[in-house]
Amino acid sequence: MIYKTIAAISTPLGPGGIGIIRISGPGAYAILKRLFVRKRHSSKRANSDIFAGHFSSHLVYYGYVIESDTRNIIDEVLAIYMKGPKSFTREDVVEIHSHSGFVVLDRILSAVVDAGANLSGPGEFTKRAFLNGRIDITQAEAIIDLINAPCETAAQMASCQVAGGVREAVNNIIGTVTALQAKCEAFIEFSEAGENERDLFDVQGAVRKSVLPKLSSLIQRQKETAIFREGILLAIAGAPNVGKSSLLNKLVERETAIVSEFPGTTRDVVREYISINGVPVVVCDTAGIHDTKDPVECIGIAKARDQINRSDIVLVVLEATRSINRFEEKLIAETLNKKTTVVINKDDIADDCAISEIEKRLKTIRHIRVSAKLGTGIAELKDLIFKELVSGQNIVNGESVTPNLRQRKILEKAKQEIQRFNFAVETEQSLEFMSGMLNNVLQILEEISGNRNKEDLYNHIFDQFCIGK
Ligand SMILES: Nc1nc2c(ncn2[C@@H]2O[C@H](COP(=O)(O)OP(=O)(O)OP(=O)(O)O)[C@@H](O)[C@H]2O)c(=O)[nH]1
Ligand SMILES: [Mg+2]
Repeated sequence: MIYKTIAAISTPLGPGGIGIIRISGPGAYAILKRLFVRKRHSSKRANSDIFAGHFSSHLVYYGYVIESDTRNIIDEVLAIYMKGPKSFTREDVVEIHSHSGFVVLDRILSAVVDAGANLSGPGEFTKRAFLNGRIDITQAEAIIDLINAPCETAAQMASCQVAGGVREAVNNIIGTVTALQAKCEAFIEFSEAGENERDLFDVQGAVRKSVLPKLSSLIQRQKETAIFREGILLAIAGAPNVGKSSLLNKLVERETAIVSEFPGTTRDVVREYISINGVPVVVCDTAGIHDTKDPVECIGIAKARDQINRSDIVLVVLEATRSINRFEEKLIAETLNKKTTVVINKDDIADDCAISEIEKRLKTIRHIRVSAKLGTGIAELKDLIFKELVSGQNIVNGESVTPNLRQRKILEKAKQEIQRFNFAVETEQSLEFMSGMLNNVLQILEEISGNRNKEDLYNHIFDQFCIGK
């Protein structure tokens, strides 16, 4: 299919070494010829001693981008022409590598639009790659995941999917179900009367042995890897002055939050990002919770409570030098439905007697002793957080097949249909009915790679991209 020519800035805006403007579509080559001149020798204006000439595919050309009307040079650039179908979109693609900076990139993009291109929408380049058959929908989704990957493990998982990991795994299941459905059809056509029952149990056995476990393991994998893609929120909560901000600084290994000996220092929620064994964690320091009439502190405490409610994990910080107060007891009780760890801080200045008193009160509630000042116990705390996050799960490696949430929902639907199929076999439904059910399974599974025309689905997926991708 022929589409209009689109263009966009494909690199993040802001000062930087290199910015890329990408053009895709039937007019890309003509635009390059119009706006690019090869460098012969230095000149303020592009004139006869520099010329456009012919561009071979997949070669890098050094020269200038010019304004087509004034012939003024906009920037010194590298330009690459990639003749379709050997390009990301399978169309003719031009990339102009200029200096990065909003003004220069914007001037080049304007010149490209004046020369006949249309501004691209979010994800339009990837959508074309999909519509032109270069990638399937699972790979397009993996490209979004790769762009948005919050940590190395998530990026590794996404790049495995860009290479077609999920598609291959699902195609494998589709192949098995197709063969079983064909078997059903053959039984319908050719079986002797009375043989149906045995034939059906053969098919059911194959479904149980090879289809169900594969579906289940893909579903399970999505569940296990969700935290690596989406990350988790961790709130540090507690009374004023117990060392919450000091703990945040030690966890993120930077002096991010203000620490002072004055209670009530932190008011706003301070958020920092860390990776704990590959799991992206947003660590949130909060205001100290206590009884106060100070209106600003009250706002801070309300924000702290909101953050605690929204977090997956809460670290309730106590001070080792004194016993637990009623606010702290209440806070621990309120957060027990979360993955809570009590952190007994200021271990360096407390005596063992005071600490064992606190530990006695905590009973079986998970706790750990640290000194946010000296950094002792911090590595053990990170280990504890990680164990809590992945408890009961297999440790993932980024190179195996990991479906995303949309794909998991489809796999679950297919699994339900298979379970209905099993039930139908047991209740002795007809072979035609069974074959129809297997056909339903195939239709459901084909939604994963987008083989069925689902305009809404495509728009939803490509809308998640940034412009220029
Ligand atoms: N000795 C010792 N002092 C600590 C430790 N952690 C924090 N402190 C001190 O305790 C005081 C309060 O620390 P912060 O980290 O600001 O405490 P906070 O809980 O964030 O306090 P608010 O923001 O006011 O609620 C500071 O003087 C810190 O230097 C520790 O492990 N040992
Ligand atoms: Mg603080």
